[in-house]
Amino acid sequence: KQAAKKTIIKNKSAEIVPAVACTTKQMRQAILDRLHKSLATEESKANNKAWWNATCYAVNELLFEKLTDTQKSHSGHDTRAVNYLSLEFLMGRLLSNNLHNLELFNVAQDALKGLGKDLYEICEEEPDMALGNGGLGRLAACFIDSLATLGYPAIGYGIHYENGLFAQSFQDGRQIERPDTWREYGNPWEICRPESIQHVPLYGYVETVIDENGISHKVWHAGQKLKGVPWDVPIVGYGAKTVNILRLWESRADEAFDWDVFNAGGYVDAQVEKSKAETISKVLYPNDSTDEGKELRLIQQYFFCACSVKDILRRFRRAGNKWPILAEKVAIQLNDTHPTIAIPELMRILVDEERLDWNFAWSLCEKIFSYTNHTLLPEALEKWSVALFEKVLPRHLEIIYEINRRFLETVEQKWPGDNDIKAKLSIVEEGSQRMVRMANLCVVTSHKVNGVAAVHSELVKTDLFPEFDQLYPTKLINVTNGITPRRWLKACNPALAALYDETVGKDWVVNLDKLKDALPKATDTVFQKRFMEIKRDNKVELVNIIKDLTGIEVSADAIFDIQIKRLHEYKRQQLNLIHILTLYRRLLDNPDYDMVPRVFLFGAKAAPGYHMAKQIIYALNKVAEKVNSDKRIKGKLKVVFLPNYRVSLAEKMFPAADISEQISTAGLEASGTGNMKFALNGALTVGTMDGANIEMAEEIGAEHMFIFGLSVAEVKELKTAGYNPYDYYYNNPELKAVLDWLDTDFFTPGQPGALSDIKRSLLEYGDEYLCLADYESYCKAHDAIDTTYRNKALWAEKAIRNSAAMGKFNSDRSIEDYVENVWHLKKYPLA
Ligand code: Z57
Repeated sequence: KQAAKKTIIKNKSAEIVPAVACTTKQMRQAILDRLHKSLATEESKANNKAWWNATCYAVNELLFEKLTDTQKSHSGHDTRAVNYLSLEFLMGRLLSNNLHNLELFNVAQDALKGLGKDLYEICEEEPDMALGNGGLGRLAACFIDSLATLGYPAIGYGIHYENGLFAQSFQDGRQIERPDTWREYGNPWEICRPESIQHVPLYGYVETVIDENGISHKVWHAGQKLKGVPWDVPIVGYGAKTVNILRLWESRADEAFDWDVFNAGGYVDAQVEKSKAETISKVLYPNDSTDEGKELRLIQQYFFCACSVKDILRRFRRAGNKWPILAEKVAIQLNDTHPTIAIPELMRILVDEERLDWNFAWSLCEKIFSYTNHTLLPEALEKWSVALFEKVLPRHLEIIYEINRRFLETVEQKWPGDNDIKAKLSIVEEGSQRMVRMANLCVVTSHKVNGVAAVHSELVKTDLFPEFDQLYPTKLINVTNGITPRRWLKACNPALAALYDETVGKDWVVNLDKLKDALPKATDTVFQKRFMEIKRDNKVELVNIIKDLTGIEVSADAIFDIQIKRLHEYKRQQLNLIHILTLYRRLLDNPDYDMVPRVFLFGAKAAPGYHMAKQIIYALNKVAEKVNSDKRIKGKLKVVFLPNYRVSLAEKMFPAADISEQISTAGLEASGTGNMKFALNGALTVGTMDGANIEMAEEIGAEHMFIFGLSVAEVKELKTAGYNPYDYYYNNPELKAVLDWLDTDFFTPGQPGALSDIKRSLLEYGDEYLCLADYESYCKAHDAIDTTYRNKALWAEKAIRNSAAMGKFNSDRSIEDYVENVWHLKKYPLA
């Protein structure tokens, strides 16, 4: 609780023209009114949760008017809009963010202070809206913030999961998953819109019908029907000139469907079937970058795509528009392949229901859809079995076959008689289990396909889809990811934000390039001192949080070295682990080993079914136990794994970091976005030349980062030549010693071998992610970190250079790239 308290940052000029007119007095009255009139409680009885609710309702009163104004403006101008389809929106908390974007944070802070309450403490009451796994879901959240800030008409479409990403705790060092219950006591930010309910068919069979003109068409007779109930979350742009919506679909049983007849068993069985319908939107699949291939997941995808496509067409028809201009009004962005089924669904509606000519319908789809690829990992590329498709979506399978038949004709024209290329590019993969390749369907249909950082987009062209790039030379493009500076600097690091306000002016919030104006100050000792005092204060706050959450005591004088991201072998938390063991061993060998005290911090959830990821969590926790209680090393080393890493915890960690760990095997992290958040908040990166790290090095200067390891080209060379991890193991005694240590019971007394899985994966199983190849170079980078940190002025200079160079990586720039190269939207900000 104490940790939540932040110094009130007074900003004289903040009093000029907030986005929404509201004085401190009015805000205080509005909060009291909501407490009394909406929550039926009074000051003396209200707990912090009630105050939080009352404050949210007060904010809503200011926000809803902007929302309806935006909607009136958009429908009045019959605007072209982008529809951002994503199975994940990792929103985090909204109160602080909404207040900042309304420019009312200080007003609310003062108002609550007058009521004896601390706004930071009140904000802590809000459960995270954790409707996503990691980078992909958080990117969607940053993008809708930027779209609203820039004044573009945009709707985010997703699923209203009852349970978002699981809550994580540790039991004897092992990850335990519990359901996330973000809506248990209601959510003030969402508005139910029963007037916009949609109906979704499933299963059944396809009939060929001959119409009165003798023309045949297909009719899909559903075996079951779902109802989609939309919940709208307002998305406030910075300055509140646009309030867009995030529309999330909840599944219900459809009472229009005759359940009793469908289920001959009668009343009880029909009720059971109905409750099955309600399970569709129950839970978010907790896999990041792996495809599970479950029937329920396919139904989730179809349910939300069908609702969204129908909703898009409803708005289009309501404006009185006719089909030829559909692609002028509608852009649909597919966030990964998860919403691909929207393509055959739109074809089905246009061809089967609207009876449009196939070629015409297809020409519309080609203009409407575009697709973002987020990974090259083969295990993440979605494939659905033809058999499953046939059962759940029989008509969509037929449509996919027809799309594929026509596509293979164009392949034949380009490469006559080449069956190998046909087999490679075909949307349907042949074999004992025939599969539908969703990425191929996306690339064939979309007018633009983008990767998420320069190196990744090149690899999409050269390695993943080389033939598609030859077939469609302008289709594959790059849009480098970005992050919203509203949440990831202004809201989460108010002291640094205030320093920038003072140094470069307040405009940086909507023009992050402005931070460059602080570069000349990178060598100014007064500025350095202020910058590093802020860092130190943020570290002290995190020290308190660490103590609260884990009981572990760490010193704010140590280097805070942080790796926070999903647990995945390609992200190489295990490389970080073996480096920690290396330092620990050096300290045990020589208790006077000269090193700057270091705190290694981790936050990561493992997919519940990912064995090795869970082993790595267990190992880190066991090593932490041992290290943290070892008196011999004189507190020079601490290891802390914070449980339940999520957006709201991230907001406290980025501002307190000295070192950002971005250590994926080169070529495997498509972009990364945490890397940008760290640097923006003044951390130095230890990282490989991978993903957006490469572009960060271009902006910052690689000499101000700790770059190590093999490059993409060197990784390819080594793999082609034949990689043998034992070469490194036998050639580096320090490496051999730490790996052998994992086979003992030193970290797991009485249980030798409990950590051996990790050693085996790095040796016997071939070390797929080349940890051992990069180990020596990684250790040297860490030695350089130690040396550099001893030079306070040099470190401060580099920290400032990192932060001030992040202009390119704001998500407003990403969105402008999409608008220019993919969506072609116009801005409609409110006056
Ligand atoms: C996910 O979070 C990402 C890729 C995926 O294929 C899936 Br599934 C989930 C991540 C990438 O791993 C990051 O490198 C990238 O920054 C992020 O998506 C946003 O593009």
